[in-house]
Amino acid sequence: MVRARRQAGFTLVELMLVMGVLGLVFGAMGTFQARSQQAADAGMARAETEARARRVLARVVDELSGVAQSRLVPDPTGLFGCSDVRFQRPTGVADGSVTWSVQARLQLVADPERPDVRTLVYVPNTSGSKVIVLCKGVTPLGLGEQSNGVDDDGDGQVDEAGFSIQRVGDLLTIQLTLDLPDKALGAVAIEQTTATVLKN
Ligand SMILES: [Ca+2]
Ligand SMILES: [Ca+2]
Repeated sequence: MVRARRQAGFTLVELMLVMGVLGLVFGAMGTFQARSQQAADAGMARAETEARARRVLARVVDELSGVAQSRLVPDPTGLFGCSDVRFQRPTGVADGSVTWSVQARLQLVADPERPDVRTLVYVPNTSGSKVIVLCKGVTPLGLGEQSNGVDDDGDGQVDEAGFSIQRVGDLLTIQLTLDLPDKALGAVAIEQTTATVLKN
C-alpha cells in the first residue's frame, strides 16, 4: 500500500494562524516599546523638574543669605508659613553698625497664561519696578495639601502654598512644588525642600 505523501508547504489555515500569532507578537512589542518610551519620557520630565526646583531653591537661599530675623517681613512663623516675604541683606558695617540693603521681595504672582499655577518672582528693590522671574509652574498648594485648614501632608504647615517659607527658631525651611510640564505623562507635581539659617 502506498501512503499518500503530505503535500509540502502550508495550508491557508496554517498561514492565517502564523500571521495571527505574528500580529499578536508585534502588537505586544509595539505596546511594550510605547510604554517604555512613555516611562522614559516621564522619568526625564521628572528629573528636569526636580533639577529646576533645586536650582530655584538654591537661588532663594542665596538671596536670603545673611538675612537677620528682624529683617524678614512678615515673620514666617506659625502654622501657615508664608509665600510672600520682604527682606534686607547685610551690606557691611559702618560706625560699628551693620548696614542693610534696600528691601527685596520674594512672592508668588498669577500667570496669565496658566491660571492653574503661579509664578515665583524676585523683586530686588520693592521701591523699583524690576521683577525677575525665578520659575513658572508653582502649584497654588504644596504637594499633597488641600485647602481645608488641615496639615494634610504632615509637614507642620497648614494649607501651605506651592512656594512656602516657614521659620522655626533660626531655621528657615523653604518648600517649592512645581507642576510637571506634561501632565499626560502621569505624574502631577514634585516638591523640593531646603533650609537655611537666619542671622541673629
Ligand atoms: Ca502641610
Ligand atoms: Ca490642608
